[in-house]
Amino acid sequence: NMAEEAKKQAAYTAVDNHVQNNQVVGIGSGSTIVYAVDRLAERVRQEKLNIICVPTSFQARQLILKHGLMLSDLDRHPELDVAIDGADEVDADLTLIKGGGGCLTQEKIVAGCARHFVVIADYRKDSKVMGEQWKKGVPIEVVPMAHVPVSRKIVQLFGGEVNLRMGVSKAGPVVTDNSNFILDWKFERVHSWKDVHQAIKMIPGVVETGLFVGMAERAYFGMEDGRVQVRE
Ligand code: DER
Repeated sequence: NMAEEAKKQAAYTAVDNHVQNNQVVGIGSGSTIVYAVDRLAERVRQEKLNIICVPTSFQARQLILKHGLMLSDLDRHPELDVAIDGADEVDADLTLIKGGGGCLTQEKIVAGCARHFVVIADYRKDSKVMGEQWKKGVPIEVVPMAHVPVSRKIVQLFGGEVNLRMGVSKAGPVVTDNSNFILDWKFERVHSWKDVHQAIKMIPGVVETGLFVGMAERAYFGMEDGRVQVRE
């Protein structure tokens, strides 16, 4: 369908523009990155590239292994050439909401270790203002024993509503790859996302927020008509 084709176009364009031989590449999580790994594996085979991949989740690790790509980690490769990842929403400042798939913590760590961090997404993520299209709020990873006080503090500070993310095919709360819970904060208005991120990050028990401020260098959006729009 149109959105899947748009994801594929964005993913292929980003891989073709940013991946060269002898590079260490951070592999994001979610559904759009699947197309990027397909393209990466195709190029590695066709061009006999030497590429090392660092995953951002169990899901990304499975993708790397499934395609027979070279798997590594931050112990061996603490500096990456480029990290490629999806986003739930991208605003005019290239601030991202990430974590729809619950992998935001390792994604942010890997993105922070990369010289270049590029985002791939379909047109539904391309917003001017945060919240225009993405209605599930900002994901926040928390230590399980703190989820209630953290939820209360966020509402006290910034209003809105905070929900503990519950499993669909698993009874009880979603548990992340780091054995933590995820809160989804549905904000009511536009904020200074840098200030919000910093304030929430300081609450005891918060591991990471899904606000990626000033991290993405470029975003590739697959459009409805098959074209790819680039923002930076
Ligand atoms: O959960 C995440 O951070 C994912 O990267 C998400 O932001 C994008 O997932 P999608 O490519 O399936 O939309």
